Amino acid sequence: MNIKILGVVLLILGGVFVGLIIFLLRGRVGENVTQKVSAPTVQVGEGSASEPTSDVEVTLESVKVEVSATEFAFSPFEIRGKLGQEIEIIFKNDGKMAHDLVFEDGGYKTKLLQQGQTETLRVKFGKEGFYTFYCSVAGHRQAGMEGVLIIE
Ligand SMILES: [Cu+2]
Repeated sequence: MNIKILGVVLLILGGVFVGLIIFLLRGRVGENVTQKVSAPTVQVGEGSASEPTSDVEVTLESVKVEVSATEFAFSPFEIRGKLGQEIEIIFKNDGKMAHDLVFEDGGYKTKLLQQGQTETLRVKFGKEGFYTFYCSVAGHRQAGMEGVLIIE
């Protein structure tokens, strides 16, 4: 009887022992799997979430600037915008002669505006730098109708 009881107890203890080992091994495997999965997820989140989000924010931004033309100057003659930003130039001819506003780059230009007329020009440049604009009426640029848009 005693030997049988001992055998049963040993069997039960052995079973519990084996069960514990299996349980611990599974737990460790589980930990390893979750670590492997979670670590790259965090890195991907940091990489993809922060950079494009800031780009999108800048792209969606826009700024309005009023530029007035007289004989023979633009006021202001220096305007600023951020990279990727759409700059809305509200161009008004406050002079007596006809004037326009033409960018050397990008093909942006207004119509030739008569006294008191206004036209909105939306411009966007993909590189930082200085973008010159001028009045294309003969002699006006040489007389001083020149300005610069600074993209920074
Ligand atoms: Cu002009």
